[in-house]
Amino acid sequence: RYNRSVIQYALKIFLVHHTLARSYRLKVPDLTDAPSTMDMATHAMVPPIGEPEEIWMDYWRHDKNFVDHHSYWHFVYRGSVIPGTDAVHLDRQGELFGYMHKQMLARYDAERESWGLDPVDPWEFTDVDPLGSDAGDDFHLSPLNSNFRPRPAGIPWPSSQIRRFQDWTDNIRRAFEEGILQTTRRERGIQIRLGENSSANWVGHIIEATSGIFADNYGRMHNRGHGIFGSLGLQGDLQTYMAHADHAIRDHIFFRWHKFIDNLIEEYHQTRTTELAVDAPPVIIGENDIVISTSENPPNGFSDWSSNQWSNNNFSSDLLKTALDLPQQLFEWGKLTHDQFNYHIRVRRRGNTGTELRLTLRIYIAPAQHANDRRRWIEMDKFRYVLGATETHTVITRRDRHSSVIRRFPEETTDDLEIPLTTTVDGFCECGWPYNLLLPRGTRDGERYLLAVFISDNTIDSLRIRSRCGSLSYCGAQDSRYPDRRQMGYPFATPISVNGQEMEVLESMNRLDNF
Ligand SMILES: [Cu+2]
Repeated sequence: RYNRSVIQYALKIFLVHHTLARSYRLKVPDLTDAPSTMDMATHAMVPPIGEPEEIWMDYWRHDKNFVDHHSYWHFVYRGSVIPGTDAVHLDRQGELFGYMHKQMLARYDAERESWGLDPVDPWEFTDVDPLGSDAGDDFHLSPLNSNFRPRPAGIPWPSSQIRRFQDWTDNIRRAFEEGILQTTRRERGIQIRLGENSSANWVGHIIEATSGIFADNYGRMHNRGHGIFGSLGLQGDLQTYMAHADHAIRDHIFFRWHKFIDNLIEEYHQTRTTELAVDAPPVIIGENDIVISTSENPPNGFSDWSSNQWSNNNFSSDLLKTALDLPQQLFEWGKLTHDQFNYHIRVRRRGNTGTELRLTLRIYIAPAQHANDRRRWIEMDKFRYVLGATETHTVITRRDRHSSVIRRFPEETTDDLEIPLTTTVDGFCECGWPYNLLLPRGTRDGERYLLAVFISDNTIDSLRIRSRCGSLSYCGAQDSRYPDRRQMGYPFATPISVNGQEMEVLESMNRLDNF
């Protein structure tokens, strides 16, 4: 007798983290890709009709590339010592925990909206979930998943647990108010003052589970919540998907739990501001300067320049199509894909030539009607670009498949824009948002999104590295600090101010456009 999942777990940890395994560049085998027993014929994708239901999102929550991304993220950013090293955490792990899951929620809500589902409702400890969660027979008949059971509906949290979680929440809120993290044994005098650069990181650590000695005061809230849902209504060794990062996102309750977690993290970020006017690089990018096309070339005339300005305006972007197809991999309920596309971005210099300008371009999208809610902005890409000392203007074309948020395709990153500007380091190759889910589904009639390109000064904010695989934005890189010194999610990480005046997202964009 052996426990298959323990062996798989040990092997994956060894391959992802151990220096010996990494020196041989061993790849993690896909341990779940056994042939599916699924009868494809029964899975014809018929658009659902009637009142929107949670199960309409099953194709998204069970997308194998997404399940893998989340699973590997937690393999990389673990709560205990990294094998083969003395390190307990990777650089800015707490902050990245908060940011990566926040982005999952922004994408989840965008996807829900396209089906007419409300934004995800944060979990409250006294809630009772009337739905439960069932990954389907194909999942449960597989010997790979013999320990897992569907989560039964209608079971409340034990009241003793509710009290513990309320205490932890109170302690965390007090820490935010006082601006100090402390252990319960005050005489040991171990304190950390929030409000300095590492705050976002500590806020993530105390809420996830990785705050070490501070856990006696603040608990290990995120992990313990998973544990409670993970055994809710079951006996013995049996567990629900929530018990393990390999499968947790299959359960809709995962997102309700994480919305609660994210709201708590936000209570801290809400007390801060991000000033956008102070260190803006001297370049101009206006609303006519961004076009998306399925072609690799910008529209005719887009690059024309005369009398020190762009010659033509009023270009329109191509309509981007998504498709929801039959499941392709094990335990899926459908597969969302989209057209390949390219961003074409015109940037011109403000002031005289003579100095080289190092720029960081950050691309985000948000459903148009939620554009003033900074938490709805979805990171699409982030990359570096240099405007040469003699250049007054440039047109930058960037492929969607080079995005910094996706699990990159190593064979396709040989012509990446950033190659001359960066050192190539090893990424966490199995970790990254699935390319097939890069675009939200949208609706049959099309859905209006805004796209923002935000340019900041690369000499201030960036380590000059790239990786050919994995996602630098969501997963970082091996043996390197996180490649962006700004707070993760910048410029949407906190409320925004321009010249000291706090303002809504769209207003701040107008101000910056007209600088
Ligand atoms: Cu997670």
